[in-house]
Amino acid sequence: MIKKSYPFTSFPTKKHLAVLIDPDKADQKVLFRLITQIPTDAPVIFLVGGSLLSKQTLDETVAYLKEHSSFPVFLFPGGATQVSPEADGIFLLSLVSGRNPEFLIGQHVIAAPILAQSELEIVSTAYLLIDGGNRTSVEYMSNTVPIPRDKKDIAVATALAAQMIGMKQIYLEAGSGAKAHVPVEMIREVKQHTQLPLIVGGGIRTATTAQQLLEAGADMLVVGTAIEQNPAFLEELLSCIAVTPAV
Ligand code: 1GP
Repeated sequence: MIKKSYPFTSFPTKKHLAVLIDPDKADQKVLFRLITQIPTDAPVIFLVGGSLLSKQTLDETVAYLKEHSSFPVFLFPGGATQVSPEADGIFLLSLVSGRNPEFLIGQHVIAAPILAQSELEIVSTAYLLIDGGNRTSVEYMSNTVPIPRDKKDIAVATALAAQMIGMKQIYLEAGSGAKAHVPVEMIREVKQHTQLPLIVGGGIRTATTAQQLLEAGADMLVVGTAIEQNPAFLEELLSCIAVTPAV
């Protein structure tokens, strides 16, 4: 299987869409429909994983995506058990908005020996959970407190600290199925004060929102739930990505 590189290894020159695949929900029929819907030259990656996986279908899902599409497939792990060597790489998420050592470093120690033996591209990711207006799985499972929506200064300081530590990208996460996406103003501030690729996800349901978040400075949007519920939304998202310059 040919390994694909992460598009943001050097600084992003193009906005990207990450389609989040929950292996518990996406069977081969769903995956096939998704893959065939995306033009082969679209700036898309697949992210595979979730806070809690109940079926043992991670490897199968990754293998199917690798075999039937040419888009990079990256792991988006809820914990150390979600490592699949067939993927192209992994977002090594450190939940820097929280104070739970298990998700800052503990799970990473457990996974590191396995990752070292794999050919996965490791992308060190500062993961910031922002209050999305409801309690999401990531908040509950990680046992951490999200950054309040009106605390832009805390989000900026946290992102800056992660950049200084040496992390390679920043991910502002409202949580899958969040009522409210990450506030536009918070994205703008974090983008202004940091020099890393900026990923934004959680609760993105309309093209208008997607456009606003891209214009505020998101380099990559992550969308799962809204595409699961309405596959046609994918085309709208791709149009937004296509018309927004990277700057
Ligand atoms: C979750 O940000 C992603 O980690 C996607 O969220 O499912 O709400 O699109 P949604």
